[in-house]
Amino acid sequence: MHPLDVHFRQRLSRSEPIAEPRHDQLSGAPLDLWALFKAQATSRQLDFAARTLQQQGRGFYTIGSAGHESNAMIALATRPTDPALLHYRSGGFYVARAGQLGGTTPVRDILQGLLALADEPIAGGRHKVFGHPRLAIIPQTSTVASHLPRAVGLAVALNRAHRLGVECEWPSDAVVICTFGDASANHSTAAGAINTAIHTAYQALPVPILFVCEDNGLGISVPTPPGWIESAYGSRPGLRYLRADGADPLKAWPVITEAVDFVRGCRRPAFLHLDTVRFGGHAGSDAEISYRRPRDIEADYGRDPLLATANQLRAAGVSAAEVLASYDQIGAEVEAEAGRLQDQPRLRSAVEVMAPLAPRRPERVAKSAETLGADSSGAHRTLAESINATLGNILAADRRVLVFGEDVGVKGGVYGVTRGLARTFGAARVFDTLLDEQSILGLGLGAGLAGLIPIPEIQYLAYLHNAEDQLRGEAATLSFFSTGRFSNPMVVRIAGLAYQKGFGGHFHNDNALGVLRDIPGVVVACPARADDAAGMLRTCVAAASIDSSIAVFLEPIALYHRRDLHSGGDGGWLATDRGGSVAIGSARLYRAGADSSPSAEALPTSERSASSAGLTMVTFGNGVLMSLRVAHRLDQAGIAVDVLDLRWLAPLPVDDLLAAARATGRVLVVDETRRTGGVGEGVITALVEGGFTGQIVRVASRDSFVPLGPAADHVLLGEDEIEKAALHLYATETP
Ligand SMILES: Cc1ncc(C[n+]2csc(CCOP(=O)(O)OP(=O)(O)O)c2C)c(N)n1
Repeated sequence: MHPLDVHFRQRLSRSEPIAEPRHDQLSGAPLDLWALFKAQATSRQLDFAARTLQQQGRGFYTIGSAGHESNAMIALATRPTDPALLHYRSGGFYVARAGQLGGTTPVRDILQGLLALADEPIAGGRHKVFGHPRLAIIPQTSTVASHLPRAVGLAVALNRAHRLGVECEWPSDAVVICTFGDASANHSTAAGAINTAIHTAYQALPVPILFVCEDNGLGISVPTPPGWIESAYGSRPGLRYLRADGADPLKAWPVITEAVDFVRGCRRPAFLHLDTVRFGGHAGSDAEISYRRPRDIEADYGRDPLLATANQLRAAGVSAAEVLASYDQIGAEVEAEAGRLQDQPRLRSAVEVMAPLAPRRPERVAKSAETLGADSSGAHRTLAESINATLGNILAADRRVLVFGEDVGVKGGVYGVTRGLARTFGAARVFDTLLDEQSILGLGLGAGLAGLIPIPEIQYLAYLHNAEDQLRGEAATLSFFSTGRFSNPMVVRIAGLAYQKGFGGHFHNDNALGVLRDIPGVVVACPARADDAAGMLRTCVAAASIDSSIAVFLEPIALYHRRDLHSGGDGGWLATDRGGSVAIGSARLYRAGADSSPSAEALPTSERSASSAGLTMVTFGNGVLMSLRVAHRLDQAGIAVDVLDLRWLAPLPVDDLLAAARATGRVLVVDETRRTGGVGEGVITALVEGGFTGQIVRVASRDSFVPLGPAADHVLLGEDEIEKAALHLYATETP
């Protein structure tokens, strides 16, 4: 028997009924002590079961909620339609909320999670999380504090969605609940998100969020300095701070309900500091005796929230035997349920595991893209103008779409790409955010959950990195860890890549994409020309709408305002919007001779016949421009070259790539990203794995950061190098 179990039984049988105060003497909404006790006891018994299951070699997770079960009161004080993003010790909350609805099976749910069973209702055996669509509990990752930007984003987006008349899963008076630990409160992600909530509320915008810090005084083995949480968050203007002791339910309850009522009524953020204890160490194998004094561990037993509720039941006239009978009955039910789950299946194949990753319905996406408008003026546009016009058409066509980021509003973006949109569509739909990339993506995460289609902008690729987990760990995983029951569609526009003349240095010319290409399910689009940009952007937005896709739309800055292709005034880099969409994973082929001329239109890549060209350049982004220019020169020298613009860097257009490669038998990979970890590595792997037996040569940028001024040319791939490599490759025999 677990020592905590022993302690509870002994203390309960020894305790005298408490004389005062009694719960029925409280003012305000009454606390249902039995509901609280049952939720807490269920959570406690599940923690015991988790350990037993692991000892039996059946279970996989033992991080528990024991000592934190007072969080069940937060569920009882809120509604099952209030979206909740929970700490991993919020088991009491989960059970209590399930108890508010009929037909729920919290014991089964949690056991299925512990056992990694395929029928588990949220992650389907992919992770042990607290989540359920019916309970409005959105599952979280194990990265502490990473859910706070999403929670704040959801609180902000809730009102925006209702104001815009967008169908939203959560009611207009909902409160977002976000629980986390005391050590997690120090994470810069938490600090940033709380700051964003206050910053937003400061501007009189609604931010109905209740932050709940479940303070057990420890982060694994490291004590939180006594008084720190109150010192850090107790007197922040714009953040209502309330403190409740989880070991004193009668006193905690009115504080909790006051916090909830405040957020619901005032639509402003509040910080509820809930004092808890942690029983049984951090998780599974953690022996806290190695870093805590025995008397401190012992002292926590006196602050057991379950015992505290039991004592209040006693004060209300319930006998110790009755309380114990309920506790034992719950234990027996947990044990019986665990027995029933004995032979339940786990995920059986990679296909099953990956099913919720990135569902794609290209026909429906193409149809939806048709509804997003197009520029029928026939105007020849630059890349920047085309993106601007396309965003305008999309905003006009779909009221769910929001465009936001640093300087995207009145200024219209650093490069003018969003110019005029705020004026046309208003600040509710096109707006400046505060300067925090985690919060920008967090708003995207919340807005997607609220039924909107967010198009956040990251001002420069290099500045994605300090917020990257919001894309990688949060956005990309939600559908995976909720079996598609929750999703956060979005199109993240990022200005990036190098070759800006006379500006920038590394951070404005970042040419590394490795960090984006390996995120399962995330689409990476990189348009080089105005016509592609229009179709690809519509595709990404349509995919977000239809398949809840997450796309990164990488815009080559150096091509934004480019007009000419070969010579000054030729206008060869301008293009008109051809309407429609560009299927994800489809490349664009510029056939030798015909297409390297300024006015040429692209041929469909479906044209897979042998080419008259001597080689195929495979490229993307700035590489398309450079390759077409080199191809033009080679053409004049009698060497015909096909140029394949990959357009989609994840997933790569492998079929088109192989077809274009086979057509000439010689491939020159023209990769402006770094030699190590660059896009070219993926291209060559796809060629080799696809059975291509011809010649392959790669030119790429150096494994360096990009220096300021003309020194950049020493490390960035240039046309001379491409031309030299092409000539060399052309001279080699094909096998
Ligand atoms: C970003 C991140 N860093 C480190 C960890 C490893 N880790 C897991 S829990 C934890 C301590 C969290 O403490 P606290 O927030 O107080 O929650 P508690 O476990 O005490 O309830 C740490 C460091 C993590 N999960 N995420």
